Amino acid sequence: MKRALITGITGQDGAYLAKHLLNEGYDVYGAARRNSNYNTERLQILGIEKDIKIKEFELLEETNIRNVVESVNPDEVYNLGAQSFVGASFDTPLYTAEVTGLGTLRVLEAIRTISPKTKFYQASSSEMFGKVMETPQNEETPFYPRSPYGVAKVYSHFITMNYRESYDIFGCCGILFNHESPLRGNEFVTKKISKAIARIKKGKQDQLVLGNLEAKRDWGFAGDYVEAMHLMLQAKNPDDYVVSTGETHSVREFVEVTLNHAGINFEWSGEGVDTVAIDKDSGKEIVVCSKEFYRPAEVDLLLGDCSKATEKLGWKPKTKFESLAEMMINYELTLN
Ligand code: NAP
Ligand code: G4F
Repeated sequence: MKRALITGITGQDGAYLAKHLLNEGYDVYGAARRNSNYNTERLQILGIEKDIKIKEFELLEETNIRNVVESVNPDEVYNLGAQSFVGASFDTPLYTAEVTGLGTLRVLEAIRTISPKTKFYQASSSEMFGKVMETPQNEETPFYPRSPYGVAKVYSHFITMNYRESYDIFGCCGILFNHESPLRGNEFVTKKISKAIARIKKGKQDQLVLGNLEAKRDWGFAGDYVEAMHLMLQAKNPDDYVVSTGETHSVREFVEVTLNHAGINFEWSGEGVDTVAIDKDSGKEIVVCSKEFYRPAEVDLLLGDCSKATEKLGWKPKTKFESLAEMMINYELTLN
């Protein structure tokens, strides 16, 4: 039985990956921060909480990381732990660099010195492409990050490559484009939209306040993307791969599809930060924009080319944009 250690087990991807690895017959250890309690809500929702062995883990604590790697002695480490919210990284750039950047180095150093045969997956991000140098983006596209988070991820990406080239560590970077699900964190735009629109539909909330509606993302389903993470570590040689759907849609389109699925008749009015969506039945402004949610520097367009992952790993996205938005709003509508 293979042993996997997942950092960030309590996050969206950690939960889906843990479920996938359990289905593949793995012994799964979850590395999690303990506050007063472990945040195991997502593992509970997927019905796998009791199947995961939780290890207390903090990406800022080198000794703690070394102890966890030594005691688990994993065949595979998936490093998903990070301060992953781009917006927050502008307010906490040093903390983000420590956790999302140097945290990766701490894990790699533990592997290099304690268990160098352990395979390592790094959660790289399309946010590294930032102000994109070409479209679509692939593994050869140069990086131009636009946020402290993106810069920290570029550091983690290159330090993983460096440990592969310097010390023969089996390290792979998955350059994943945005991926969403009903388990997405509440602050990310797709979850914020689906949650708020469900609440507006039920009469529990009046308005949804958003930032830049024109940003475009290549949005896929997290459940599909964790399969690619696992496949990377099963390949003969370590390498880096883009994981994406090959479609791009704006935040505005995500709002439109979600309102349509919720059965709300609406029309847009205004431009830029003055844009509003009006409920045609009630005449109320149900979506408005505010500068509060604009970022100091924006990533305007992301569109990935995952042909390398398809050719070398046999991975393809299964869930299209419309189905993803439908899955998310349906989930929210069924909640109380
Ligand atoms: P997420 O839901 O925000 O999960 C992040 C995880 O990291 C949580 O389990 C969190 O624990 C943990 N964490 C945060 N700070 C930590 C620390 N100091 N020490 C230990 N653990 C810490 O993120 P996600 O969407 O699942 O993404 C997983 C990874 O993929 C992240 O590295 C993210 O940057 C990257 N990524 C995500 C996407 C995407 O679209 N989802 C795309 C590309 C790359 P708590 O529960 O205790 O907060
Ligand atoms: O959902 P978001 O916060 O995701 P973002 O910034 O693209 O980052 C996510 O994807 C990355 C992969 O490219 C990951 F690495 C990262 O960890 C994270 O998972 O924002 C998406 C877009 C942005 O352009 C943002 O400006 O939506 C725009 N937006 C407009 N209004 C908003 C809002 N974003 C948020 N979070 N909240 C708003 O009200």
